[in-house]
Amino acid sequence: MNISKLSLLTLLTLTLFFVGGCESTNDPDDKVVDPVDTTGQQNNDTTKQDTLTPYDTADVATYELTIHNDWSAATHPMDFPSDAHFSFLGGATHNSDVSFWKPGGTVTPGMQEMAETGNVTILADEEVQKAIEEGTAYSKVFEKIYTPEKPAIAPGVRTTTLEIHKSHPLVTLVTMLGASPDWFVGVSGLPLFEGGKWKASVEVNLPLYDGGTREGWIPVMGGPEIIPPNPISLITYTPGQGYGSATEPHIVGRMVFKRVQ
Ligand SMILES: [Ca+2]
Repeated sequence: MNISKLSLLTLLTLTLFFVGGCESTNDPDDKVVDPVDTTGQQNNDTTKQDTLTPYDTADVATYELTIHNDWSAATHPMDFPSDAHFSFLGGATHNSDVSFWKPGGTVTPGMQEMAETGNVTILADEEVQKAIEEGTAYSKVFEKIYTPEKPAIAPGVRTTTLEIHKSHPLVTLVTMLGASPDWFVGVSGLPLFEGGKWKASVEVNLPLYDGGTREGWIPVMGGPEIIPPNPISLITYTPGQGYGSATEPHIVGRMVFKRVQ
């Protein structure tokens, strides 16, 4: 009987030791196995580039937007304003049933206010707001990212975030070049969800545009009003000659959209 009990105890102890030993050696084993598995998965992923994950097709995505202002005294010395900046940022995420501006089109009241003054109140609070109520826009962008207290932001960088729904996969954003009569940069109907998935990042060059509502080729505020307005058109800058109308884009900045969620 004693021997049986001893045998049982020994067996139990050995079993516990064995199980415990196994568990304790399983962890490092797992850690060794994991990278192998991960490598395998990465290889699988490489061969399945077109396989969409829930992340790729989520209803809502968040993008970090970085605006680069490359309009500087170094690149555009002629008549360069001392307080040069990109002004407030206005716009919307929307679908293809609405457009807020396009090259060759005529400015809306909101676009005219933006191009001439830098304010985006009419664009965001009236025109985009109306589109939201009609279901063609998902959200509005109204970022007071330029402040008069920080005038020397050219060339500079500003960052903000925007939320976008795949039912309204396009982005329209504009900002005035200050100071100027009616010059601006922006994007119109830029798709961030395309081919059934969200884009990881998009970088867009920003040509200089003329709103067509004010005369003048020097970057100062104001200028005679043009009635009726000219179409939105390109502006170029030629060293030694200054600004003028153009047929080719003259890039003064960039917008970089990077998906963060
Ligand atoms: Ca003009």
